[in-house]
Amino acid sequence: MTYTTRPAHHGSRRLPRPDRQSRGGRLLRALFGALSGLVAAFAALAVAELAAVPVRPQASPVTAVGESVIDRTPGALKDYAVRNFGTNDKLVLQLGILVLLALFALGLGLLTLRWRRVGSAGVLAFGLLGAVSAMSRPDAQRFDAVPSVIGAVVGAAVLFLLAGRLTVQPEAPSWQDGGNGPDDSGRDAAGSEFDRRGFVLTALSASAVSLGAGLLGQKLNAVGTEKAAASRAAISIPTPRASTSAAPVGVDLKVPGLSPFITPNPSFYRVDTALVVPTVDANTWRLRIHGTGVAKELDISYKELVARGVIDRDITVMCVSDEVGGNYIGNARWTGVPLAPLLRQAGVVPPSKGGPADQLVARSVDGMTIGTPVEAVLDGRDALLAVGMNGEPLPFAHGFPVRMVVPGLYGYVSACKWLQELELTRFTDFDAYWARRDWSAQAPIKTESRIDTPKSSSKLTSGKVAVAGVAWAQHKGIAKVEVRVDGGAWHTADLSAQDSVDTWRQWVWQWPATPGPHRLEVRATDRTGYIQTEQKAATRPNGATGFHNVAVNVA
Ligand SMILES: Nc1nc2c(c(=O)[nH]1)N[C@H]1C(S)=C(S)[C@@H](COP(=O)(O)O)O[C@H]1N2
Ligand SMILES: [Mo]
Repeated sequence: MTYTTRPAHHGSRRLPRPDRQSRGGRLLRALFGALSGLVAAFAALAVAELAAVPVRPQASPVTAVGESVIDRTPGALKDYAVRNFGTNDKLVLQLGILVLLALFALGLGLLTLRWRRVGSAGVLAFGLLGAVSAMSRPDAQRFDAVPSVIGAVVGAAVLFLLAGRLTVQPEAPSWQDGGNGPDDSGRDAAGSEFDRRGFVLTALSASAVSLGAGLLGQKLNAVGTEKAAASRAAISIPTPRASTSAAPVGVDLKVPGLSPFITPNPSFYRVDTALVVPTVDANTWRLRIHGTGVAKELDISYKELVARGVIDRDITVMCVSDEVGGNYIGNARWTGVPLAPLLRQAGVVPPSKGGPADQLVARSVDGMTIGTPVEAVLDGRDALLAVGMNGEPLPFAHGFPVRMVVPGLYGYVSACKWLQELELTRFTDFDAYWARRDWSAQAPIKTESRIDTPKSSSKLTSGKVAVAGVAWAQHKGIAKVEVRVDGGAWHTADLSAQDSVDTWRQWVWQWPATPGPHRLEVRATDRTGYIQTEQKAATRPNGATGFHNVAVNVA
């Protein structure tokens, strides 16, 4: 085994040429080993993609693992991801998962050189991880684990097969000895002679077949998406029964650098837990309304819903994760069916009138649950089942075909996208998705304001500078906005015309800027008389507070 026990003449076998060759061969074998891990992982994912076709696209393992990572990510880390990667957070997550997977695959490939079965067992273990992830999603369905399992079995088999090609062949008898003693077996373990051609051929054919399976799987999995896209294309946004007036003149101050009054759909913020945007076919969509205190369960189609008649409302929607000065807020004209009459038709009575349910839980097709106070939905505000956004059918990313919009409540407690079910229950009986994760079960939007222009660190010239931004206190209305410079006296800003109390309001203040560094701050007062607090609060558990400030330099 060791050199010391080696007869002297064995030393001659480690002479330059064969030695170099075998070192090169060893390296190649290691490389091929690592490669076989990658090929096996690719085969597993590709086959799982194909196997997801009869199940459902969401059951493919990368999606399943990714979404369950999202579910499990601690709040602080999630906040960090949203802050640093914004809407790209999911792309980063997916890439991260793939990179990790590739690294593990390389490792398993190397392992397999020594322990052929261990590598394959490792692939099976990964399949198990995929299967468990798929089954632990809030919207898990019976067969969601199947694609991961099938993929893993195929991946393990591919690795086993490839590892076989990497087994070192017994060396041809050499001029020195033809023995098969312990020396030789020791050498074999780190040896160089294996079926290179066989490996390359097997690896190439496994990759080609996997690629085919993966592409076919992707194509077939996309059929649902194509149907959904076709159903969306076929919809023209219905005209409201009472023709809604355009927003009043003067809602948009049109100051350069100021957010437009209506946020265009492509730049509207997006926040959700969906790794893959759900694509629902409006032709097969149904909404079920049931639960505590529902006298008459409802189950309606998209056509039946829209046939009830729609209204247009400008409503500013906002995320509780919006930092002070952040941009997870947007204002759109929503076209939708009023929710209150629908609930009343189902027999729902508000808690203030003795109704037994105080929470309306909206469920989406992707398993999100969003709990809204029944009282708020029935108190006369324009709670909508929205089907249109700024004159077009809801974009897929914003909840097509139907989402909820309730003025005055943060998105996570009101704005369920890809809606499919409304259940009447009690806050004491059910915690919705975010309420289970350290966020408040109920969360009205806080009165806040933001400086849009000038931007932080701007270099300005002295003289008149238009300081402008937006302020919001949805469903209360903005009464006043004030700006101060370097902690001095508050100056009242000019407000844009008010559209409704449910939208944000623009403001502008002409600042006579003097040379030097300055800090601008803003605060809003709502129509209840409440003045926005200076007290800093984190986004968790129910929304950030504090004054937005911007530091600038005036020359
Ligand atoms: N199905 C589903 N609906 C959802 C969410 C989600 O993750 N899944 N996120 C909510 C949150 S936290 C917010 S702030 C709003 C954001 O809506 P938007 O993406 O259209 O701006 O959607 C809400 N509705
Ligand atoms: Mo949110």
